[in-house]
Amino acid sequence: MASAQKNLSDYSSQNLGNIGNRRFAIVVAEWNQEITEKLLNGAFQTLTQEGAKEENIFIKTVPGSFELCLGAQWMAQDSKIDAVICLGCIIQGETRHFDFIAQAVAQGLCDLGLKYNKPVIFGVLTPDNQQQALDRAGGKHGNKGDEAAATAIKMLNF
Ligand code: RBF
Repeated sequence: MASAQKNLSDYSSQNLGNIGNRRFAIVVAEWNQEITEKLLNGAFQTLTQEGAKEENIFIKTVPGSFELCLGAQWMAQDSKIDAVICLGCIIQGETRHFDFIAQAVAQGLCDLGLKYNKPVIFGVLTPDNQQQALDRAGGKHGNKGDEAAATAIKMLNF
């Protein structure tokens, strides 16, 4: 089972469900861009491979992960958007910013999903260092961008 390796990217044997004309927003943080662009590529590729039309995928950038909450809210409040996928990478530093940002984003995105009653996906890496981030952005632990997209599709087919 994929989750045994903490790698859900191998979802090919699973039936994610139909996409139809669903519209997806992807909100991606520019901070740690080397990582987040890999997450974005993975999410976009997964959505299109699973049948989403490119014109139904709306990509927006925000400066850092902290801004994902407001960016996601602006997308979620649009009734034409069915799911919002949020991508970021918060690397543990020497300051306590990590804890504040990670906690705020996790809570903020969770609240948004409940408020707008639609999937708001937490595709935010919280690694200790750059290597751990790379391992999860197309490396040995898969690509969490793929998994965020797959999660959105699964939730739409709840
Ligand atoms: N944003 C991230 O997405 N990932 C980070 O690792 C990250 N580290 C930060 C560290 C410090 C000390 C500060 C001040 C900001 C950091 N940010 C990070 C940016 C943050 O998400 C946000 O864009 C800014 O705090 C402005 O609201």
